[in-house]
Amino acid sequence: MPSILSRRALLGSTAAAAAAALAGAPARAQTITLRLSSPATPTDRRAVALTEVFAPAVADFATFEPHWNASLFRQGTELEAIARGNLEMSITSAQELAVFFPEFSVFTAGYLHRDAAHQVAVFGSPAMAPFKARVEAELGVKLLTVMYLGRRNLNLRIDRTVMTPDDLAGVRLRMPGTDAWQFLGAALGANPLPMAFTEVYTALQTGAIDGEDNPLPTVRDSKFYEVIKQIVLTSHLVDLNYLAFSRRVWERLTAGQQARVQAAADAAAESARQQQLALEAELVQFFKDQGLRVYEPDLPAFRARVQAAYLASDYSKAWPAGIVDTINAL
Ligand code: KDO
Repeated sequence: MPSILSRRALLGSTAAAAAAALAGAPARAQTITLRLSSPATPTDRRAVALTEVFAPAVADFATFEPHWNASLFRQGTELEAIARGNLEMSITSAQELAVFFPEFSVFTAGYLHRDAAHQVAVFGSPAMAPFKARVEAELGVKLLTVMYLGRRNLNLRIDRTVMTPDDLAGVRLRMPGTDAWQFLGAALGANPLPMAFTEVYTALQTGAIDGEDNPLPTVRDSKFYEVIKQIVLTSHLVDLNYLAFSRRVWERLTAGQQARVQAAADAAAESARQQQLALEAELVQFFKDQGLRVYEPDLPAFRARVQAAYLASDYSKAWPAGIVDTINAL
């Protein structure tokens, strides 16, 4: 999050840094290092795909250098790092982009995207073009491709049966640390608490929180199932991330290299998407075998409450006219 500088100051410094970088740009043939920082674990399917699909596809002109588990930059500070020229890539979210560009909050709304294919259609649609163009022009970040994280559910360490939003009253639900995430937690009926992803396991273990939300593959990969009792299949957000790339670095690439980076990003995203979908299909049984309760709540009740909250919110005022209908029609 742009905590140190105001958004305006950061966007201004980005333009200055871009000009400086352009002045000192090295010869086009030079090998580049692509550092990526993300709180994702190295065994997260997106991380695996970037390492096994993206990296080799660009290896003759670029060295992919990932830093997982937020080991280079804190969750939520990566976009600022790219804008300042301190990082080349990240796996960012609409929630993080909404900190800079409020219109991105439309993609953070619960029960909007239908599934992984819908995310791809929305990302590639003409309606998305102005969103991408603004991030590129004002933050110096290219959104290369969309990555599927999965359907977010409620992962709770408490016994209470949750069928409707009212059943979440008083539940301390960890949500990631931006306002858009906190809003979603409240819209679900819970008491949201901001916390970095890397702290969630311990917070569940110690009882500092009653639960958190993430898709099934993340619950498996980060071993949250060891420290929770139940998974409530709310599917409240078909969650996406964007593969973010420094515009300054992009401009140093030849057209051929740019095409290869783009193709490699799309191939990695597609590989990760298929793996995440396969995991989602098999993991309910895995968690039941671990002794967890896994059940579907009253989905119409959750959908109605969450959608009403977004439409009545200030967020929706920043959305381009007609965008929800356009997205629904895709
Ligand atoms: C999380 O912090 O819960 C979250 O799932 C939010 C996502 O947008 C994304 O940042 C993700 O963490 C990380 O990639 C770790 O999986």
